Amino acid sequence: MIVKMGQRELELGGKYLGWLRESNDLLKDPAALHARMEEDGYLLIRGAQEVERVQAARRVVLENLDANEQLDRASPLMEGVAKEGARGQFLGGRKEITRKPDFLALVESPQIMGFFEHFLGGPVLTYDYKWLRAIGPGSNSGAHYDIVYMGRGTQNVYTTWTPLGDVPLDMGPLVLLVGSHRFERVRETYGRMDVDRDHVTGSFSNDPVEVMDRHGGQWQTSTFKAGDVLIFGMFTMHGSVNNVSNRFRLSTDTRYQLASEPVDERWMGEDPIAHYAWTKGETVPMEAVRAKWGV
Ligand SMILES: O=C(O)CCC(=O)C(=O)O
Repeated sequence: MIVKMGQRELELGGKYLGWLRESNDLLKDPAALHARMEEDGYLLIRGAQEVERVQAARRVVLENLDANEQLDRASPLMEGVAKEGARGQFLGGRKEITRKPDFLALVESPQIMGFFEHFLGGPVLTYDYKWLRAIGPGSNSGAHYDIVYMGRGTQNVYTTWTPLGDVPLDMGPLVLLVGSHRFERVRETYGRMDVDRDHVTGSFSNDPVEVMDRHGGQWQTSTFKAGDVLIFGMFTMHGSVNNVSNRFRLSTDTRYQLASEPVDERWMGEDPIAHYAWTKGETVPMEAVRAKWGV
């Protein structure tokens, strides 16, 4: 089977694109989870969240898209079929959605907070800002490390990518470059960027083949069911497969860390500051800084 990431066609099961592995068998053993995170740079946990909570959060997002006339209402609301010509939207920080009780009940559920307490071995917090994406037909996300967007606190902060509904391959699931957390030179250069301080574009590349040929690792993805989560560290490069369906691919990515460690204040509080300088004014293209670093 061929899937696309940006302009590239990749054969699933070929050299450039494989399958993520599940870590449900390690759930009772935090040391084993850490060893797996160390080895792979991610944990794929099936059924980590209750399906009802996922569906309730999905409904909140779709009701908003519907109120903004983004949905084709010839299909049921919960199908999330995009209206002809509707574009994807980044809905991160949109409090009318992300502060709704049904949304918060998912991303701050006892299941996910409990997982991180068990994994990190103490009281944890989650950033108040919630990233939320409605990836439209034809779109995908470019390859990046999260550290460039949220690196002002501890580096032991974890992203949890939660699909808001089933995400088969044609809806554009997340894809990780497995091994990228060990790319020393990329960590030392790109991984030290801060998009607000350095006025750089953010994504490392839109070409998955170029990154792999140059640095190694392997891109890996999966199909997802409502309730599954993908957890990874700040230096795991990721992007997404193109959404080639006629539906919005809805997902949220939220952050968790030990409450005792320093936090990136841009993402905390009733009205998080969020990105205050990124893409404002002159912005250096990532290709230019990569050429300078030779990565
Ligand atoms: O959902 C996506 O396409 C991108 C998500 C992402 O960048 C993240 O989880 O950090």
